Amino acid sequence: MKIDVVSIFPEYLAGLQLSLIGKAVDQGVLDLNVHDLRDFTFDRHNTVDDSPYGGGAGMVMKAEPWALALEHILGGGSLGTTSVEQTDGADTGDKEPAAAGKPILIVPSPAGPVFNQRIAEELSDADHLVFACGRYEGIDQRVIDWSAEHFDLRPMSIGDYVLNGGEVASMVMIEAVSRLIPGVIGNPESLTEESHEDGLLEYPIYTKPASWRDRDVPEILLSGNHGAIARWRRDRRLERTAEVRPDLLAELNGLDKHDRAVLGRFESGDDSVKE
Ligand code: 6GU
Repeated sequence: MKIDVVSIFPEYLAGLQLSLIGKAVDQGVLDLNVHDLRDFTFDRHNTVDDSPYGGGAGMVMKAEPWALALEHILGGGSLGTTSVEQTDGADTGDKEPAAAGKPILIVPSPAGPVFNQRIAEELSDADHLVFACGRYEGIDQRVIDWSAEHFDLRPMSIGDYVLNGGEVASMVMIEAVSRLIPGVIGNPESLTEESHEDGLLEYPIYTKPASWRDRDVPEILLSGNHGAIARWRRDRRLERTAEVRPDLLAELNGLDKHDRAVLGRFESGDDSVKE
């Protein structure tokens, strides 16, 4: 997968060099490039913002640098690019970008629909993602509208709070998406029993020692009875979800009688649980 990020703070994205994402970049599984928006300005001060028409607080990002940066990415060039890690020409696979549809342009914004695991899964199938990290009050709407002609445009929020810019939000989304790409996570099985994977939060986990400061690991986990352990874990997931995130219960499918009995203990979740 190819990922381009445009930002006035490309250094922000340096964290993506670390850990599993960085390794995927090294191995050529991910082709990640960060572009400095100021490289697409031509005045002495590399101006990227100006005051809003109609008045109001703050500044607005100018259309032209964004258009040039995005056109540059569409052209597949490398001006203003910091390869997060050199890919030393590694082959990223046999997908032809030309055969794919429009690249997906994600514009992080608190005004977008909220990103979640379903969207991460959907995006992990894409050939090319582009993240446009706005700052200040946002980007001139005309270049957003223009971009929809060339990209599959996806404004996206990461939650109901306000950040100073799209960089951290982009990193959140890049991490959530890339770890779903085959080859990025060493043990793909660890993807299947996670919170949000099937709509339930994950069960509590323990490691040695079996007794720690007078606290014992639940007996059943030491029993070697795999069926009983699986049931216990599912019960804990149901309980935890009902307690902490009752809003998730409404979305659940495929609950059996036992599941519903466990959830029955939580009055708040009761009404919303489907067959
Ligand atoms: Cl994606 N961007 C900004 N600036 N603030 C946010 C956000 C995104 N998601 C939640 N708050």
